[in-house]
Amino acid sequence: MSAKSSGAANTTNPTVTAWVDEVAHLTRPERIHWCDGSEAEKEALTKLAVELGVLTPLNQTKRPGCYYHRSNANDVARVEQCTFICTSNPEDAGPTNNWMAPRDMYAKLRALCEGAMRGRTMYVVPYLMGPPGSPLTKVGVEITDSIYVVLSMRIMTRMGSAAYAQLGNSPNFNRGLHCMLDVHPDRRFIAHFPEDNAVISVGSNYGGNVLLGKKCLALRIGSWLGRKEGWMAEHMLILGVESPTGEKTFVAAAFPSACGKTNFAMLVPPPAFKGWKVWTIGDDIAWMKPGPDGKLYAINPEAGYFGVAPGTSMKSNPNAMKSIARDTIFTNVALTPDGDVWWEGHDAPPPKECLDWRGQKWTPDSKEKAAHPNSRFCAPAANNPMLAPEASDPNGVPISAIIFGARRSTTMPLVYQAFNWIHGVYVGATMGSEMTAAAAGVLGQVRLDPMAMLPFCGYNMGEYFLHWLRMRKLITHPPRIFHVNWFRKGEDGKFLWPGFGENMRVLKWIVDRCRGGANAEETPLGWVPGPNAFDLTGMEDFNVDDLARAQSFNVEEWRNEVVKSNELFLKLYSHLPKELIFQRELLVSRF
Ligand code: GTP
Ligand code: SPV
Ligand code: MN
Repeated sequence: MSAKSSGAANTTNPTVTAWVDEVAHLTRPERIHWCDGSEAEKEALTKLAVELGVLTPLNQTKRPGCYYHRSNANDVARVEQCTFICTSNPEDAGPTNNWMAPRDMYAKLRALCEGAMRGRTMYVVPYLMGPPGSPLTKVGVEITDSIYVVLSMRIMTRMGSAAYAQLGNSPNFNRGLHCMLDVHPDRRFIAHFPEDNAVISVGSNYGGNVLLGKKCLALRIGSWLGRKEGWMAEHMLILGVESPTGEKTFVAAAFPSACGKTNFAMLVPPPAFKGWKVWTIGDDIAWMKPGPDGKLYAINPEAGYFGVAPGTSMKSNPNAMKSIARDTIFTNVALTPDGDVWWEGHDAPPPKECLDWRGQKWTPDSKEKAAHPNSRFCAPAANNPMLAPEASDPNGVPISAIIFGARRSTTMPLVYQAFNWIHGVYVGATMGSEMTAAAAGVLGQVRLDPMAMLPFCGYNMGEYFLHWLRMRKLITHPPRIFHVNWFRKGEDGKFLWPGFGENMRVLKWIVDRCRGGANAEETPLGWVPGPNAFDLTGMEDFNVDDLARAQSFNVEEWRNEVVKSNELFLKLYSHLPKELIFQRELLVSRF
């Protein structure tokens, strides 16, 4: 190997060093930098990223430690059509994933990566997903030629020497290789090899495609490992609700991309909820495993937030605004003349003039948006004033409720509770949501997105439902399961429910249900809040009639819903657990 080495965390783990040699032999970098995660390293790499023009410093008085990044205009979101699950047997990937035989994909990607790092630096990024010492925590090593990825991984994961300390001499880590190539969509692949615990991502530099600990390891490979090892990897936020008397209830919630997880995880209760607090554990991913007491325990494997910028304001999400006040990397937002950031839905009025996410002059008269709808902030979780102390507990937190939520302008009521776990699995499995800018696709179209995991399940979706049903046998105190929809609209096209902080009212009902309080009424869908179960004190322009509208149930709309879910059931038929078909029949007969 002829490349020069730098960095302090050169490991002696033989599997890591052999693999790094192999990748260097293939990609031919000029230098290899072994990341140690130190502050000094961060400073040096940040300085270099600025020199290279990858990062632009923001106004350091207004936003200390904050930097701006603009991506290639054709590289702004996850690309599901370029995302592959490569298993020996195509049935293991299932009909909802793109599949290619591992041998063919390895050959294709090796050809693309050959000599791809010539004249460049190859970074070796060791990281932990999960708190150090947790039985759920996993080690990953990402090799990348993107300094933006290194600096983002340092925020999003526990990056550096701690990972080698946990790994020791074990060969048991996720191998992630990322080569930017020319960042061209024609040469873009995000390929997962679950049988080898490996990921190769080429041709992109966008978060979800290249921060390999996140969607690739924590969800696609994680779900595969979870099935094998008896735990669950889910696209869920985790929060803790603290009552005025100090009782804490932990909740996990799965909403599809750009459907409100970060906002819900950082919820600030309205003034009427005096003494109530909501603590954040995680905003995107939950790893959950039954504990010795038969409850389901969850950890957040991440250490930062890669959140949607547009719509984030002191009004909608003050804790996110505080989280991004320092040490944050912003991507594809608008850049103001005073070196600050702006986006649609920001508290500040539109700047008279700024540079849009493409770097072009923008004024309030411009037709295009100043910030890309999927522009993101990447901020350390430690900045969040409501970060739960339990977030770094290696044992995780006991989950009392699982909430499924979707973006639906019709049909779905504000909230209902499933009758039991199996019914809850049916509710999650038949979830449909309107598509958002977080992935390339047709915006607004309703697509079935079971458990918000359609783009993230690393194996056959039918088997995934079976895994959910089997987990019930390992959990003696199962969480209660709920469905929510903050996005229902009236005939005037306006949201029927104000959302954001007001979601506390729904959350409180859910917590009360888990604790055996709060009255409920049985409906064909499940349990719904009974009269006066919902506290509307302090709500402006919202009364019981509005609530009834947000909760209303329409049989015709629901018949269509069942027809739509049949599409997915047919697709998955050979692996679909019969329990779900029985649940569908029960639902139809209740109508
Ligand atoms: P990913 O990071 O892609 O997984 O997204 P997420 O699920 O964390 O979504 P996020 O909280 O970032 O919200 C996405 C968009 O939904 C933002 O534009 C929010 O302003 C909007 N949103 C979030 N919560 C609510 C709500 O309660 N009501 C309404 N109307 N909009 C909301
Ligand atoms: C999502 O799309 O669900 C995200 C953002 O959380 S990404 O990291 O791009 O996956
Ligand atoms: Mn997400």
